[in-house]
Amino acid sequence: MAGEIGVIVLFSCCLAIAICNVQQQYREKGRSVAVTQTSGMPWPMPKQMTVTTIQRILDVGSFQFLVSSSTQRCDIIDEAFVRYRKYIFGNDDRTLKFKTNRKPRHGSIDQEAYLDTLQINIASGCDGYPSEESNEAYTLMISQDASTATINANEVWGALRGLETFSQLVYQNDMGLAVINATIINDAPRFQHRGLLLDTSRHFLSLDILKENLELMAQNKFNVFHWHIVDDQSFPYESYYFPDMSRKGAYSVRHVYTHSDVKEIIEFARVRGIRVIPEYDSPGHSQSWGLAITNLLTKCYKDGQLSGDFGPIDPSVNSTFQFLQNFFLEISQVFPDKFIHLGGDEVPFDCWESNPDITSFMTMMGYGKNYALLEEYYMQRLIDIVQGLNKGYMIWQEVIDNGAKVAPDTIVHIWKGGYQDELTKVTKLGYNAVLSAPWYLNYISYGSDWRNYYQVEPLNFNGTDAQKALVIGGETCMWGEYVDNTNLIPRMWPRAASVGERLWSPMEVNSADAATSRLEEHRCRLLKRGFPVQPVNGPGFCSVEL
Ligand code: CP6
Repeated sequence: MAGEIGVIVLFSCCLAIAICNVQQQYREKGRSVAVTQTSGMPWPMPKQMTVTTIQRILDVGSFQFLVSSSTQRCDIIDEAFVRYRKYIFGNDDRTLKFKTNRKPRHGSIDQEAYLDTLQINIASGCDGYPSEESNEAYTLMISQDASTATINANEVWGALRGLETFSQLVYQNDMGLAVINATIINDAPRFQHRGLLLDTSRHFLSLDILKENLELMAQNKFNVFHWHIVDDQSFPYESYYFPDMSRKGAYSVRHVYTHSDVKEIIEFARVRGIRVIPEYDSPGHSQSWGLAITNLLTKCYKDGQLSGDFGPIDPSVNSTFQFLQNFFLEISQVFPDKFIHLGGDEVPFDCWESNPDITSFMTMMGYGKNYALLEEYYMQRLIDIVQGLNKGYMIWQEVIDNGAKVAPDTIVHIWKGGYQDELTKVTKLGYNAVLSAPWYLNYISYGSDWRNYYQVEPLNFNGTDAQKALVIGGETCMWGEYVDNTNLIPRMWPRAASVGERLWSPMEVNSADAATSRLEEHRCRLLKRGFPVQPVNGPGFCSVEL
């Protein structure tokens, strides 16, 4: 095939000679050298990709997107076409500045150089809510001798991922034209659960920022928004059954997610193939709940007297579980996802220890001084409630560390140091595992820290194949103590992109050196699309700056 510089199959490090040159230069000079932009390389790397040097031009005026599926309408894809037309061709002066590439009239030899259409074929229907069983696989074909490119997917979720990839392959050539190289891609995620945690309790995050982050998640092929919505410091969730919880527990009336706000976020995420898993962390981390629900939290004692402080939720009284039954009934109806995160982390025992009513309850239950058993009792009753509501659930690792036995299909969320041993332990017990420990983006430091996140291999722990199959994915976390609307997006992106590639791409795509120039291009692309994403590779520039 004339013009083809080589078949690039599977994640080979050097995707084009030009990229190798750039990296060479970067390494050799060993000082502040701008990493120049590559062109049209996708992030995260697809499972299989063959790229040629044959370019086809996209005409801003006549390029069309088409979709066919087994359902009559395909609103999700129609909406996506509007977004991706903007990302491909630009929508204002600050972002893309492609010349309007007028396609020549019939009869011109240049006619053949154009790509006129992207046709998306979806085998099944186009509606529904993404789930832990969604199929996100797709193939993408941009042929050197056809004016129509094709995406084939079994489900609409794969079509969305393919559309993102297609949009990333388009770049501006030397003449300022929007071009795409003839390419064949066969892609599917390595891990099903590719999540990102935001904490809206320590600082409130506006709907606009939450949506901006969801949009960036979609552009990095994340599919789970773990919404750590409430915690000790504030309760911004507006409850239907217990409206006092946000009235008394939110920072102010303006720091609240109303019923319609929550619906809006769930819908915004859904049409991007992103699930929303809410976390209502208890029995610890729930101080703000107690402002509205009396007798929910344990009253702490000091020297035999009530101290006025409160501890974790009180498992010794029945009213606690009546409340939880009603509260989680609501949560199970508001959030369509199969899973709810029940927390269970960092439960302090000192307040429980100080309280005489808890002590007599412990005696009655035969727990002695073992407060881990009280925690297990609480979690088990909460889990029974949530199972009765026909939901699955995730919990933080401490629940298992403290020896609690929970239902076999529990997802255990690993966040502490020593995570490799923890993965061995949790999967040996037969639980599903989600890994977060190495991906705490709230930790910041000087330098290219994305390389450390990138080089983590989630399955690098002692265990059988069956154990490794229980690792369903990971989540990157941005805890909110030092993050609000002013800095969330640049602090998160593109650092989170390195976790996105680790969770999506094949295990062998693991060289941070090989990824550097591609991440640099990706960061510039996000910037060009209008997102304030920070530099991560030291000195350099983007062709379009924010
Ligand atoms: N809040 C809750 C937190 C953290 C956890 N749970 C946390 C712990 C350590 C660090 C960052 C966050 N702020 N509810 C642990 C899962 Cl470094």
